[in-house]
Parts: sequence; structure tokens; C-alpha cells
Amino acid sequence: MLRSELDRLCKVSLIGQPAVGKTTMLKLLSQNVIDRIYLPTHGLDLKTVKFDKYILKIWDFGGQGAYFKCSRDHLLGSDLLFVVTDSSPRNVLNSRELINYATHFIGKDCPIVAIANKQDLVKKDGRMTPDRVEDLLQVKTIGLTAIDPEERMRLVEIIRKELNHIAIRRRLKEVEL
Ligand SMILES: Nc1nc2c(ncn2[C@@H]2O[C@H](COP(=O)(O)OP(=O)(O)OP(=O)(O)O)[C@@H](O)[C@H]2O)c(=O)[nH]1
Ligand SMILES: [Mg+2]
Repeated sequence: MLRSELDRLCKVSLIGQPAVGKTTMLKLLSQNVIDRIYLPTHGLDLKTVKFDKYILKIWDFGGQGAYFKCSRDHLLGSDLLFVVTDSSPRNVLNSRELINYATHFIGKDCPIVAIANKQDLVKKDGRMTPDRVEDLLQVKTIGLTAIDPEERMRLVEIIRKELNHIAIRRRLKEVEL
């Protein structure tokens, strides 16, 4: 692979409990139509998404315990880690444990961003707002409704910002070497 291609390649990992919306988030980024069928991800799904100059390799990890334990080594080399929660209080608490656990398997430079998903249900069943989730998780948190195609550009913008930071960090590292 050419050096210029390597510079554009980024590994983005999605982790979270079952059914919180990781695969839906991937669909939001890569498909026009977002169906609402829940088919649990077995092991992991890998998809390539291109935007701007970047080639994103998105690793969508199955949330069921057995899969996650098996796939922790696959978190190595992540440039960006999204921890997805469905914003329910119990799930947010579980996500805190997940973040602590995942930090052992990602590099110290890898940013962790929490996704407070299913924001469409906040008023219906007492799910938490992104601010509340951020208070509890102590990592940057973005609210999302992954089933809503209108959220696509907002999510792209969030990722674009993170990728630009990653590119700057890579260049700084090169200068240090
Ligand atoms: N109401 C609502 N439902 C959502 C949202 N995002 C995802 N869902 C639904 O939640 C269910 C599970 O979504 P998935 O994306 O398959 O969940 P997952 O995190 O990939 O689950 P695993 O693969 O088992 O780890 C599906 O029925 C989705 O349509 C959202 O923002 N709002
Ligand atoms: Mg899935």
C-alpha cells in the first residue's frame, strides 16, 4: 500500500452492549435507507466508508459478552473508539465499565467518544440526555438518533473533526521521530 494511502486510512471501532445501535450507526454512515430490523452482529462486521480524503475501516463489534471478550485484541490499532449506549440509566452505567475495560486494549492516543443513542426516546421513557451521559462517563459524549437519516451529516461532521485531530497527531509524531 502506498504511503499516501496509509496516511488516509483510519480504524474506527464501535463497541457497546447488545442492541444499543452500533450496526444502525454504521448503516447511517454507509446506506441511504436505514431499516430497523434487529439482527445481532455475530463476532464483528467490517465496512469501508470513504469520505473527504479519508478511508475509514469501521469495525462494528457484536455486543454480546462472548463476542466482545473474543474481539478485545481487535481493538488494537484503533484510531478512534466510539462507545455506544442506548442512553438508559442501566446501559450508561454498563458503558462506564466498558470504557474502563477497553482502555487496556487501545493506544493512549486513541480518542474515546461516547454516543448517547436513541435520543428519540428520551421524552418517552426517561433515557438520559447527552449532558447527563457525559457527566457519568467522563468522556466527550454526542447525542444521536441513529435511525434518523437526517442525523447523517451531523455524525459525519463529528467524525471529520476527530479525523482532522488524528491527522495532526500523526504529523506531530513524524516530526518527533
Ligand atoms: N428508537 C430507536 N431505535 C434505534 C436507534 N438506533 C438503533 N435502534 C434500533 O435498535 C435495535 C438494535 O440496533 P442494532 O444497531 O442492530 O444494535 P447493535 O448495537 O448493533 O446490537 P448487537 O449487534 O447485538 O451488538 C434495532 O431494532 C434498531 O432499529 C435509535 O436511535 N432510536
Ligand atoms: Mg450489531
